[in-house]
Amino acid sequence: MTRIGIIGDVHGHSKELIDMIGALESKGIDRLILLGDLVDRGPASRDALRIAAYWQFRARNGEKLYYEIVKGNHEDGYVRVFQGKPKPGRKDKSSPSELGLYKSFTKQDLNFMASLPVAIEIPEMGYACLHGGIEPRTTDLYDPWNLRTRYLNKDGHSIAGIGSSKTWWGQVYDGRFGTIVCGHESHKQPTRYENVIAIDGEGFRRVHGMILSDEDETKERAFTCLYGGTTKEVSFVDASEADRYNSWEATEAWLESYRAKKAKRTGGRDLRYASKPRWSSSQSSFDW
Ligand SMILES: [Mn+2]
Repeated sequence: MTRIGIIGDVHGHSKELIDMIGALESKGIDRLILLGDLVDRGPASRDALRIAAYWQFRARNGEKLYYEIVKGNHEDGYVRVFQGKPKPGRKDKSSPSELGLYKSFTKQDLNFMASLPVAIEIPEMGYACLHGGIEPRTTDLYDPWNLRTRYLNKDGHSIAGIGSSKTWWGQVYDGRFGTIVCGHESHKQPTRYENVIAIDGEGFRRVHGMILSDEDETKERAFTCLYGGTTKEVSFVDASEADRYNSWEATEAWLESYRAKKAKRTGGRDLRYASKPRWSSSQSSFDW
């Protein structure tokens, strides 16, 4: 009998991460898996990373265990800078100026991020944990592309960016690797698709989590923590009522004007990666 806690994208919201860990731990869990994207955007990326890397939780049997973590595309971005490798599909190497928090990480932080696996399988229960998603033709659960797959074009290929497809990978995934619990694409509520459970809430200012159990009828329990709030148990939303962050279709003309306006506003920089490190003790929502 096993109860596994799983937590979606944290994005520097260490206070909410701590609250979610406490809530899942209080329900009695045997394992705790984080779905990656611990860093970027939020106020305390390094805190979130180090909590995940070094903290332990108390399992039901009283044993103290480390968290298990899969790699998110944001960790992968820093690792690629560290290792001098380009992002997938690009020839140029990522540069530290593109990734503002880079200089705030130690070598130990970067080596830790590099060590994270693409996926964690739970074969005895028929589930797998993965940050992004898989294309219909994917035969390898551990393919690094799977960190970034989000929306698919009409040929079933993963597309870069947002807004040019309505097909989110989880809507067409056939379950070949079991039920996948994923982050990466924000959902307003923890959402249950036929073969996928989506628990990234970042775009809706939430950390989502869940407990997976093989011991009673309540196999899947959902939790959410609004930024600044406390963790509550909620019900899974059905796929038919999914509220996804990028679930709209834009025309190429619209996208072109969007990109032009954004380039003008930002001088070509991607504001998601601030030019100055966002982390500082004064910005942290949790002082310790
Ligand atoms: Mn994310």
